[in-house]
Amino acid sequence: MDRTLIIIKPDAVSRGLIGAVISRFEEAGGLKLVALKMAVLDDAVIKDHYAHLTDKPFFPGLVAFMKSTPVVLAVLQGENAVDAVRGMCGPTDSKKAPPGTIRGDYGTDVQQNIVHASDSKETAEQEIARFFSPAELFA
Ligand code: IDP
Ligand code: MG
Repeated sequence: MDRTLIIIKPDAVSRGLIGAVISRFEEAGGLKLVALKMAVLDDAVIKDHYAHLTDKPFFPGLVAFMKSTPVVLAVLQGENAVDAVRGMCGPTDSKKAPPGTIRGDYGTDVQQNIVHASDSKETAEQEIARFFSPAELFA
């Protein structure tokens, strides 16, 4: 069993798509929500979370976007959860994401792409620990 972190981003929150996104994951066979909460992310946590992007010209805009509304943070558990969830999200650029993927169906562009999902088991462990205490995770 793997665990992976998702963040339902401000574009989805402001457009009333929280339920739609969670339903996609809940309806996928074998994925279970084991943690869930809302939070407003601050600059420091966004910088940690997107440490691989701090040098990019779009980084200031990404920070402004990610803190523009509360986000929904969740942990999904299931067999091969990291890859399964990334596959359901689709590629980063919503315009290139195929229909049937969450980003393809709901996303706007390369920044406003509805959902974050961890990209490896190691990243998932770090990301889950960044946003959830052990007591907030359910078996
Ligand atoms: P991922 O979310 O598919 O893993 P990353 O390359 O890790 O993609 O980028 C993290 C987030 O940064 C993206 O989901 C998107 O919101 C934003 N982002 C990535 N590339 C660009 C870009 O070229 N312009 C604006 N925002 C971007
Ligand atoms: Mg990424």
